Parts: sequence; structure tokens; C-alpha cells
Amino acid sequence: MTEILQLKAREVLDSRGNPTVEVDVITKDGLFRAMTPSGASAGQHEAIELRDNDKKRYLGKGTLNAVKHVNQVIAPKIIGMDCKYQETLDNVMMKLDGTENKEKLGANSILPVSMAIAKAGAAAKELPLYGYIAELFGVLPQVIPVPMCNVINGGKHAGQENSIQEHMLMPTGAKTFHEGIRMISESYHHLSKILKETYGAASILIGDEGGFAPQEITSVTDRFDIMLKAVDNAGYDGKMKIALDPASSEFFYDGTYKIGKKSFSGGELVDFYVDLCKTYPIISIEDGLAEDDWDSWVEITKKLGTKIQIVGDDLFVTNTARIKKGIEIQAANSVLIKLNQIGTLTETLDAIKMAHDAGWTAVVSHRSGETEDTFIADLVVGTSAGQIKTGAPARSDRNAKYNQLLRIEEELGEEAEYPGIDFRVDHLA
Ligand code: 2PG
Ligand code: MG
Repeated sequence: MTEILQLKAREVLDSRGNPTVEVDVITKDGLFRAMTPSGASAGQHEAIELRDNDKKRYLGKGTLNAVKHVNQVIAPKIIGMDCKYQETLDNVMMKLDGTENKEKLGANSILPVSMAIAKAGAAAKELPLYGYIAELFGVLPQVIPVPMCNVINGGKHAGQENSIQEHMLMPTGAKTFHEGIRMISESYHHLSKILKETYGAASILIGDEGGFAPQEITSVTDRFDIMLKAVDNAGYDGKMKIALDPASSEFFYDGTYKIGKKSFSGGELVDFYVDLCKTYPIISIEDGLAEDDWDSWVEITKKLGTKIQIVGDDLFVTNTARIKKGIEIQAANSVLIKLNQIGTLTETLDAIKMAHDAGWTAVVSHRSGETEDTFIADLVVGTSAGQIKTGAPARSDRNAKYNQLLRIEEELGEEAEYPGIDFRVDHLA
């Protein structure tokens, strides 16, 4: 038995300078620390992130109530328990909360405890975190993910309205993660050069996820063209694919989608994506449709689902009830995975398992408001998910994850597998 000796939360800052919750767990093996991230284009169906709403502190975004819930409600129950019983401990917290969306205690109080406990459990078993998660999940940790790197930030992450949010490069032609990250970094710097030469210094200011946010380029095709030019200049023509996250719930108003000055019905937007896929090397579209527009999701999956990855983020919110529905009606073929959308590691692993069992992919993701915590890098290896979305190769809140993956690939040595374009195959088979 490895007893949880102390459990303590505090308020710290995230990458946007907003407060978030950090938790320390102490066992005989030492101190284990975790922090919860926070979304901006968050889905309506996500577990609740508790904010104090005291306008005198942090413009209402304080997290002192969530901190209090950890210290006064969760800690007294959890202290003394064995940190190796992840599922039991997560269930204790879910019971303490007792609501479906964790609105009583807040997912931002429960999640950092769940993550810190996993880190303590890994140490107790003398395993690296990815190895411990792999044991919980029931796979061999070997698959290092293909990164989805958001090199042009739009939408809420760049102070824009009615605009596509994420324009990502995926180094599918690399042989290893190390090579993939180098391809991304070099292309990113070529992109910076082209942008600055074409549009001036302001165009290389960056958004929340480290990608450039050129306000001058509003059309998605112009954004893709300049990205592909950068890839070409870096010498990687044909070795890099495009992934897109429009985050369309953000520009959906009473049944109509609005991108810039154009309006689209669900069906018209699906056709817009179909056309984009004819011209550009797109292999993945996330949240192409809004979080409750199930019919249009079924339509996009019918039209594009055999050719590319159709990922549900706000649609599924890492919640098995919604993923189950999506599988039944074939509304997508992939799930975006965010720990804080659901609030515990156990439920997150269940969501990935459900996706894999249906032959779907799962993409482990950061939030736009991140921290220095690298948990998701270990999570993606520990579940063989094969893809991670964690921003541009800029700013340490994003690079912390890439750097951890570089370390894990080095540690796995010959055992490491980088799936490249085969990220879609089921690595659990
Ligand atoms: C998304 C995420 C992360 P946010 O929409 O996929 O990129 O954004 O964390 O703001 O919800
Ligand atoms: Mg998204």
C-alpha cells in the first residue's frame, strides 16, 4: 500500500494569465503535482469548470472555491487511501460530487487530484507515467503520436469572430517523432518569414496556441496556401498533411453558420469542406459542424468519413454517453480527448477505449489555456492513441508536451513506433 499522506490545492496561473487549480499529492515517494487546463471555445456539454464569479478578483475567474473543495471536501476522504487505486479514487470523487456534470465540486477541482494521484501511482509502481497509464489502459506503450500543430490561430484564440479556429500541420512523412517535430519547427519558421515579408511585422504576432494570427488573411484557402508554401520552402513538400478545427459551434447562430461575411446551412458547409478536401491535402476535420447539429455530422461522415478523419470535440466532450450516440448513428469516426471536459482520468480512458472498440481513432488534446503540466504527453503514449494536438512549436506551455514526447521516444529507443500516415490504423490489434 502506498498511502496518500497529504493532498493540497492552490490557485496558480495558466498560459493566458487566468487562475487555475494546482494540486500536490504527497506519498512516501515524494511530491506529485498536477494542474488543470482551461478552454476558451469550450463545449456546452463539458463538465463544469467552477469560477468564483467574484468580479473583484481576476475579473470573476478566481478558482478559490474549487481550491476549497479539494482541501475541505476531497482531501479528508482521499487522505489515507492507496494512490494505486486510480479507479476507486476517481469514483470516490465522482460520488462526492454526485452530479452528472460535476457542477457541485467542479471538474477543475476533481481533475488535478485525479492526475496527481496517477503520477503518485506511477511512482509507487516504479513506472514512468506513460507506462503506468498503459498498464491501466491495457496496452504496451510504444506508439509515439503524430502531432497536429496549429500554426495559424484564428477564431476565439486570436480575437476574431466568425473565423476558422485552427489550421494544423501533421508531419505524416516523418519516420520518427524527433524528425516530425523538426519538420514542424522548420516549417513554422519559414511561415514566419513569408508572413513577415508579405504582411509586415504584425502578422507574426501569435494566438493562444502559439500559432501566428495574421489578421490580414481571412480566407481559409489563403491560410492553407501560405502554410503549404512554408512547408515547401522548408523542403517538406508532400510530407506534411493538413488538419482543420473550425470550432464551428462558435460561429453557429440559430441554424446558420457564418464564416466571415458568408452564411452556410449545415449541408452547404459540408459541401464547402468536400471542396476544400479536393484541393488541399486535408486528412482530418474536427468540429466541422456545431455541437448539437447531429444531422449535419451524419452527412459529413457519409460524404467524407471513408476518406478522412472526422473528429468530434464539442460534439462528444470526452463523454461516453455522447460518444455512444455518435457511434450508433455514425456521426463521426474519431473523438477528441480532453481530460478536463470530463474530469477524471478513469472516465477519459473509458472514452478512448469506447472509440477504439468502435474502430474509431482518438486524438489527445491540450486546451487553449494550458499549463506547464505535461500529463497529456504521457496519456497519448499510454493509450497508443497515435495523435496529439498541442499547438504550434512555440511557447513553453505547448513545447513542454512536445519536449516530454521527445524524451519518451528517446527512452523507448527501438521499441518506439511513429505511425506516420498510418495513424488511422488500430494500434491495439
Ligand atoms: C479546441 C480547443 C483546443 P479550447 O477547440 O479543440 O485547441 O480549444 O481549449 O479553447 O476549447
Ligand atoms: Mg476543437
